[in-house]
Amino acid sequence: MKSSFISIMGRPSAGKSTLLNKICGEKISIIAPTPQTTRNKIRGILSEERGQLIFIDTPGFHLSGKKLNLHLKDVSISSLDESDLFVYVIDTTRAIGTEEKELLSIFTSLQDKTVVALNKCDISGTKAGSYKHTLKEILPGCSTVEISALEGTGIQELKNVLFSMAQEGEQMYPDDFYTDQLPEFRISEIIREKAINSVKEEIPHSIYVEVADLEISEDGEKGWIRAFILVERETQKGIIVGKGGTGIRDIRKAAQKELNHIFPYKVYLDLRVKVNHKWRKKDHILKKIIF
Ligand SMILES: Nc1nc2c(ncn2[C@@H]2O[C@H](COP(=O)(O)OP(=O)(O)OP(=O)(O)O)[C@@H](O)[C@H]2O)c(=O)[nH]1
Ligand SMILES: [Mg+2]
Repeated sequence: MKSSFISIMGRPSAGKSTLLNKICGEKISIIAPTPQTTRNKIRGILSEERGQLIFIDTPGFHLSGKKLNLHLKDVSISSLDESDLFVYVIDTTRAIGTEEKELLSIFTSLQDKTVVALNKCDISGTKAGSYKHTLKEILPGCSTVEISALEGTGIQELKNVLFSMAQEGEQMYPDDFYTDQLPEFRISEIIREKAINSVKEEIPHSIYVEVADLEISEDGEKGWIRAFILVERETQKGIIVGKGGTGIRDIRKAAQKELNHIFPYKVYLDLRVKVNHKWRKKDHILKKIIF
């Protein structure tokens, strides 16, 4: 049996979380068009007859001096020591830039453990050709697969390459286990996804979610969740709440619908918005939400 830990790394918005979900065939990690969506290491488990691959989705590798971004970079870098193999995801619609150069240099010493996934190949006019040329020069020892994480192209080939590279080992999780996220964390992520996708510009970065209560009825049929969306300013609260409360109503509905798919009990979600001024500068908050 094959068994390996595989980190999915790359720049913000490269499509890492979309890829994790596509590989595992489940919605595990949240997705948004804005960068810096993933803030933690999120495990997704793929079990097949040939073995089990444990994927670790990571925050986008981003060079910035801001406190939140430094925490995210630490999380991303820490996965380098915790993995047997790597999928290095490149967004082929974007030019190379400083962050990609840094990533290319990180993976030069990990070539025998790394597969490069040239992502977004469903889009026409990408820079995939130019990346292939660069990869031949800088990472000649890496396998390269062209994929569309969105549409699923190349995913089977990527899985095959990873299984062929994976080591022999014991199965780590039961067959039907596809993530090890705790319910409270999963709930907060789903709410955050719906909230992020309802706003623009700086606001997605100013959001975090706290689950205050999760109570399940004795017969396991009903689950009451009380949660808060936290933002940095009153004006942002107003935008999330929306005219006549329509914004928060839509977020609540979308989150509740998805939670009902995931959990075996009927979910009753009570969702409110609060302000925690400049939380992105507060170490104790960053420590609580980024780990
Ligand atoms: N067209 C196209 N869009 C994609 C593809 N993969 C991801 N996307 C889009 O790219 C955006 C970012 O996707 P994510 O999966 O959240 O990217 P990420 O790398 O996890 O981003 P961070 O967590 O912020 O680092 C979303 O709007 C996705 O729908 C792809 O193969 N093709
Ligand atoms: Mg992500």
